[in-house]
Amino acid sequence: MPLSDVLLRGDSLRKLVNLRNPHVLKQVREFINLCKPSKVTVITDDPEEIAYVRQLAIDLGEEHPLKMDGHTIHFDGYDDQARDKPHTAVLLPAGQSLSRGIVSLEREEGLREVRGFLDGAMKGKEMLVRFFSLGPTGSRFSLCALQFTDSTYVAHSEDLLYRSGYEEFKRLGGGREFFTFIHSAGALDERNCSVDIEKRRIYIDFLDGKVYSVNNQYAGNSLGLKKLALRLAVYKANHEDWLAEHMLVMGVHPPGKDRVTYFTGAYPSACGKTSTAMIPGQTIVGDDIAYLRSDGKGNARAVNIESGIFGIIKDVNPGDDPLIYQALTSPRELIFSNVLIEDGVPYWQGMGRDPPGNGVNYSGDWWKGKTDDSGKEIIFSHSNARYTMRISELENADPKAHDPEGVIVQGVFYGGRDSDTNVPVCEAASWEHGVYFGATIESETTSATLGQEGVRKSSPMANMDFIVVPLGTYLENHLRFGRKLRNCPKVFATNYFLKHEGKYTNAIPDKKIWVLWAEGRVHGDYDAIKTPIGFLPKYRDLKELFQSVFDKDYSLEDYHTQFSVRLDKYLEKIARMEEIFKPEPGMPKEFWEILGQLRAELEVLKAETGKEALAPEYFL
Ligand code: SPV
Ligand code: MN
Repeated sequence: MPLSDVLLRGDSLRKLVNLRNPHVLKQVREFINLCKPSKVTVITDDPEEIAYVRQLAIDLGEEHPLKMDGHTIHFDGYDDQARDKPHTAVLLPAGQSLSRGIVSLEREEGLREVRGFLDGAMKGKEMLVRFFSLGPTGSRFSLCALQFTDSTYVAHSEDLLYRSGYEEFKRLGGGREFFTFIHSAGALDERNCSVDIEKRRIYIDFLDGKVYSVNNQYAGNSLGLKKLALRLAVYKANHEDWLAEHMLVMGVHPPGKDRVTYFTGAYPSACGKTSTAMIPGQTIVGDDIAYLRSDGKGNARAVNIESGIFGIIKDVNPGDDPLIYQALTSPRELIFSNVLIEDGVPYWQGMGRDPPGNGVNYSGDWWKGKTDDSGKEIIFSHSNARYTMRISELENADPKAHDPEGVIVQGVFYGGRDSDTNVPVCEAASWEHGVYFGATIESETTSATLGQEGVRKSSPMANMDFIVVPLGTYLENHLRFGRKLRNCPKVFATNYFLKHEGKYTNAIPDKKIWVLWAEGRVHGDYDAIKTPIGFLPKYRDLKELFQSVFDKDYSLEDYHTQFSVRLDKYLEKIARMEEIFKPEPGMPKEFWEILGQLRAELEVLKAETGKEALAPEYFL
């Protein structure tokens, strides 16, 4: 008798049968027989069943309760602290290829390998079968997601980060329109961390709407609904007519004006995405992944496909991120990962408090000065340590966060991490120019991806890792999307990381000013200076904003340091972009037209003035 017949009985079988979906039942059987768990539990939307998962995470020691009510700590293995790009591959039919940087594998070969690793991977463990909705329930934006995992941490995280979707599956009417995620943490050590890291694999089979993930725990690799689902959604969106983006969604509330304006924003990892969504005085819809569709009435609408935050905890402190800090230091259901724990209290880098000299962290028992096998000092809390919580727990949660119609998007931010080129905020001259802004995002690398830190990387729409269609196809889809809209959002490039003489030229909270200026531009409250790189703010408007919002004097000198158009640096960037995008087949002609025009204008200015940079007033 197949194992699925032995394990799938009683309550769990009844729940599956009630879905009246032969595809679900078939897949549950298939993956039980492949992964060979000792027990299978099917979880519906029932809060008691969801509470069972939360308790199981503690009973099995995958999470440990902390002093504060509702808080737990989870550790990923020492070498499992970020997305594993080299071992994340798109399975392609023979002969097909994708854009730069996307690892791909011949499909049959990849399936054989990963199914081999999953064979028997759940022996002695409990398989959880979960149903989620990617997006608000009852919404035309949303997609159904089926998750198999033997990690209670993964299942618990998904309860914080996504909407439960058992009832949504019933609405499929027996159809096959859902994504499937199969995950096993594989063999565990005494701390419940995955041990077979060299056999860590994350394989995306978009032809079949499935992702296989094995021998890992870090959420970016293991939680099917996060970046793994984003890849499947990017594929689907680009074969339809919508956008699946690595974007925040927020409501911007200008002080003293009775209105809210919704923005989306794409920023590569660790470039200020969550902290933009959490700017005091604004409301958050989502901080990581959005689906955008046209509403047929000329508007772009967006939903957050998540309902929680998996945020970088480093540098969250009462001064820079007061709302998040408050949430992290008060009772609520919250998972910390890879921070230092001492006496049931979490400590992280940049929290504004000195850490103790010892405790427990992602390396096990930790003491100041501890080194790893290669002699490298182990920092007390990992630079990519995270927190996981529900957005609804936050006082700044937007009232439309779960609206099945989404919110009308009137502005889009594209932000990078750039120490010497882009101004802090700049408005695109057109939707096409905005697509160019997004395509040319660059970011100096951080610890959220494995590999060297501090290298300048091109990251189109901050989505490059997930663009599982040719880049040209993806950018064309963006161009088409905006052209169809009557109320096309305005697009802004932001840069919070500009440096001058080795120091950041802006304080962290300054991003609020750029966001409020952009919001004002959407409503025609400010005029702006037209330059080759886009529209720049006028000094008097920024001065007024700094004064009214922060009671701070914004000097003309600061304005010049920040907003001068760096001719040489922009020309260098254009040369880098040309080099990077030249080998891409099928790039939209608009991209090359905008790049060519920008270069020509900057070269003329350079020849005319002989200057390295020009103050914004030059263009008045
Ligand atoms: C990011 O790094 O962009 C994240 C976290 O949102 S991860 O789940 O690792 O993708
Ligand atoms: Mn992200």
